[in-house]
Amino acid sequence: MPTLNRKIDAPVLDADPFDETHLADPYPLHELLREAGPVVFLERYQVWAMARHDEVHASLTDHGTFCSSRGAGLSDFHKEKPWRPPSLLLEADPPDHTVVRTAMGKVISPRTVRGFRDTFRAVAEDLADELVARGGFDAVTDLAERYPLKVFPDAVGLPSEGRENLLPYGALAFNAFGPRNTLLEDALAKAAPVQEWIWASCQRDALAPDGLGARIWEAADNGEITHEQAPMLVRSLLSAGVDTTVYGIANTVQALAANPDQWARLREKPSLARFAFDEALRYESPVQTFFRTTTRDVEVSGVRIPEGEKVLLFLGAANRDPRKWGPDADRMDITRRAAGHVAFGMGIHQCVGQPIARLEAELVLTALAERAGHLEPTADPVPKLNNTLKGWSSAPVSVRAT
Ligand code: OVM
Repeated sequence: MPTLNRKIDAPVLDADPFDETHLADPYPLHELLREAGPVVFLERYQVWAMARHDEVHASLTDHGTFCSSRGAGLSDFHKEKPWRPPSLLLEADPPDHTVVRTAMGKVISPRTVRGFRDTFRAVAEDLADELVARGGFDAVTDLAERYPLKVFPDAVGLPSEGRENLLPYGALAFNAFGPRNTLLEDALAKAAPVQEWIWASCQRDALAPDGLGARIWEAADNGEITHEQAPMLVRSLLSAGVDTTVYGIANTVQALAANPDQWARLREKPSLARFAFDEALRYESPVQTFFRTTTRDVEVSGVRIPEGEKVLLFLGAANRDPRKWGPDADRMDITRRAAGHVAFGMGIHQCVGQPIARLEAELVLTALAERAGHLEPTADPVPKLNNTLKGWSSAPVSVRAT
């Protein structure tokens, strides 16, 4: 380990952010990290970390210094072979990144996403009708895992057979940003058939002719990207587009049920749905962390970080930093101005799929708010452990029609 002769002018901490206690409830550690200093050093993984909003935001927007091409996880692609060929979007820097990002931005254009609205709304309304009539449901398994898993794969144009592979693949991809702990080892042990189905589903002949997947292949026909890049970009949709929205919707509904005053506000004014989602993303960010790698010696808030170092950015902690959000940072308030949160990232890598995520959340929350009077937890939610994602495996609620 290169600790010898290393001069570290930052607090050195022995906490493991990827242990089960911190993954289940990261907030006490977040406060400790923010209070320890603007930059800290995590002894166990020999990485630097930032948990305050200012420094996280500044690092995300300085992609020249904090690069992505050496991986957005703990593993440094200069030193270790990646578990899969690197993403052309997430794990790339300019100028390579710019070309594919531009093409992907055109595929997920405002016009395309507007075209999804009517079908997405119909599915949301049918599901909300069913769940409210039932009188109670699980916000994770009955709502958040059902809605995106219907509308998003349809929008991509995936075959209906094998869709059960999508959630395990996402769980694997997000665990793979962390250390090789049991979460990652267990996910890798089951990975082969899942990866095979995913890759087959990225090929042109597997995709419906009118979906997002087909539009990516058309971008290759048009010369915007190459035909070798096309299936890799479909893979990005399948990696980043499923678990994130499942966690995001589940976290939002769970947080609203647990905060009856906030649920009452949304019910009175369902048009607040998009604001409620943004605040929920701030309050309980589905993607908690990403890494970057330094491309040069850099000084951050008085701390010198050498070249070639991994830096762990705590998005979820930045989103609750009282320096940015005030003394009520830990409170959910759907009327707060949550803009400026980094739950979708910031800078050139900011989530390219966010219009789709926002549309899904808006429609499912609106449908629920228009139909459900009271919404309350009937038991404590059960944490779902993942090296990157924060959420629940179960969140039972009771519901009554308005
Ligand atoms: C990708 C990707 C992008 C964002 C998140 C992510 C698994 C993956 O391009 O594959 O998480």
